[in-house]
Amino acid sequence: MLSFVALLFSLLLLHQILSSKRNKCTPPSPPSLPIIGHLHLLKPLLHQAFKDLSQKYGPLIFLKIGSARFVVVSNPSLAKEFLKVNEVAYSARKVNMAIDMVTYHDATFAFAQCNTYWKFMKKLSNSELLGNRTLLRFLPVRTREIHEFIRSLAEKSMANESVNLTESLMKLSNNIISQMMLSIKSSSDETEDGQGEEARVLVREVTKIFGEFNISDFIGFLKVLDLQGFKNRAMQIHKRYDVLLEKIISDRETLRNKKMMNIVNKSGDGDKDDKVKDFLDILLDVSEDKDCEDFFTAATDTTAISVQWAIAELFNNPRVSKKAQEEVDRVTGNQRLLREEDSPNLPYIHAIIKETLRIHPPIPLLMRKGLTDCVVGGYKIPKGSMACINIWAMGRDPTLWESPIEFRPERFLEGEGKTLDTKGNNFELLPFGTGRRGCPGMPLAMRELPAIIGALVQCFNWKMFDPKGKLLDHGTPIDMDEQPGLTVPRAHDLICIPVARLNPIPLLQL
Ligand code: HEM
Ligand SMILES: *[C@@H]1O[C@H](CO)[C@@H](O)[C@H](O)[C@H]1NC(C)=O
Ligand SMILES: *[C@@H]1O[C@H](CO)[C@@H](O)[C@H](O)[C@H]1NC(C)=O
Ligand SMILES: *[C@@H]1O[C@H](CO)[C@@H](O)[C@H](O)[C@H]1NC(C)=O
Ligand SMILES: *[C@@H]1O[C@H](CO)[C@@H](O)[C@H](O)[C@H]1NC(C)=O
Ligand SMILES: CC(=O)N[C@H]1CO[C@H](CO)[C@@H](O)[C@@H]1O
Repeated sequence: MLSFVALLFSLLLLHQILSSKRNKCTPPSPPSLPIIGHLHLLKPLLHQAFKDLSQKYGPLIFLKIGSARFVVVSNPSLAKEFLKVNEVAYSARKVNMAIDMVTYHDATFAFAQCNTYWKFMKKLSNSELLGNRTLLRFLPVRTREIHEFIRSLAEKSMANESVNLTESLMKLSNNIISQMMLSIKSSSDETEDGQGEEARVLVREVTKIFGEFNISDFIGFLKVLDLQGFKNRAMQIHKRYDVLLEKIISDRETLRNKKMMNIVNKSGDGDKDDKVKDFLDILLDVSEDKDCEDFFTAATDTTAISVQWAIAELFNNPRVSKKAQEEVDRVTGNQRLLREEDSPNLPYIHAIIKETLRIHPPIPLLMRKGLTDCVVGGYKIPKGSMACINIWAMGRDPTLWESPIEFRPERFLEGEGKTLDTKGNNFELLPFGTGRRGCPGMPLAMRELPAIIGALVQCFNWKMFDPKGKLLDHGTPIDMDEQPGLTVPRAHDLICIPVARLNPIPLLQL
């Protein structure tokens, strides 16, 4: 037994010596094990594991997991070197086997290289579809959905019934996005053939599987064994996604053709919902393009996740909540529901959003793959490395933020904090990433968030339930645990009873 331990130990040592010789100028690296490398140091909440490692080994560390190499970055100036100075090299996004599968890079799916879904997402992120003009056109859709959402909460409030806020926020943001993208409604009560519901479930599943951290992704020679049926699941999801999208698209094409035949006169203002072209119409208008590159889907959950964290933080910080209510009351006079156009007059709400995205970035790690060798922070970073920019850790770094865990929106309204925005110019605050691979959905999110959070602040206080289903006593904070994944939602759903501050029903336009 003892000799076995000694043997293992000397093997380890040898491995250590050999690997430190080979990687002479790569960044610092914790001790690793043969074959699995640093796998044993990781935990499902990857961003937290990375933060712990960074605290021990510095802001730039090199990790090997099987055959994959990672560079973990957790300070703004190094993040800038990767994302700005070396932007061209670090603009690819091949993450893991699951993503490869769902995005059709697996050899067995060669036929799907340029399929419908892929093209759709590609266009979505490349075109003007998320630009100002299109967003403005869809304002009525967003307004109607928010009013509907507030009404459902008001009804619960009158009945003194609890709501699953996690669920209803997810529905809200999926309704908005899917109506914009596909002109379908995804709540179960008003679906066409249940397409909406199916889309909603799929989006959730895809983001979940992307984030699931699984051994078989990382150990090259085990890949073929498909240890956890992971590959199967990825494959199934990808099939369902494609079938669904093909169907939606062919339905739309038929509809468009019908419309084209019917249009004899262009008299204009008929039904206004018909007039608003949806994303898919626009996509079909855009002519085909054939180039294939990587893309990334973890997008649609993020808005709902941000609102949940904001509501939870407001619940735990009554002082902030009160100040927010004062601002919203002042702007609306409570004669109407808060609306998107009020946004410029809501500096405190905007500070709350920044503070929420600082402490709870829905996407905690920016993942980019290096296409060429680079030098960063004086170290050689070999090509093929996956840079993981830990924006979660930077948001909680006491050298960057005073009392980082404290939820204090005022930090964005005074002194230097005033100049910080979320547009990717400040590398200590990158909730939407930065540069050409930054989030194209930011303008949409930054319209939705103030409107949703503001309307909730205007209309309701909350009674919250704890994870065990017990009503929290007055003054008891709600937990802030995180759930693992590529996006980081709350570990426990927000279940609460809305307590109306005013009767919102007369203010709604439905
Ligand atoms: C609070 C809300 C949101 C947050 C915090 C967020 C955050 C992010 C982040 C961090 C990235 C990676 C950026 C990088 O690597 O530099 C990203 C990418 C992306 N986001 Fe968002 N996002 C949000 C909402 C949205 C919405 C509403 C949409 C679409 C309707 C969207 C669509 C996308 C797409 C398509 C990409 C991939 C871009 C590419 O790979 O080129 N996001 N998002
Ligand atoms: C979109 O509108 C916002 C404010 O409404 C403005 O700051 C931004 O520059 C606009 N973007 C483009 C591309 O016009
Ligand atoms: C509302 O429900 C809560 C918990 O279910 C209960 O404690 C409370 O007494 C109820 N309030 C009213 C006014 O019915
Ligand atoms: C709340 O909704 C989520 C998402 O639909 C669901 O997974 C969860 O079970 C619900 N929680 C409760 C307590 O009903
Ligand atoms: C267009 O068609 C509608 C009904 O088909 C008709 O009521 C309307 O007068 C027409 N407009 C013009 C300008 O011809
Ligand atoms: C190491 C690891 O995180 N393995 C996970 C792989 O995925 C299954 C579920 O699909 C998890 O239960 C494992 O924990």
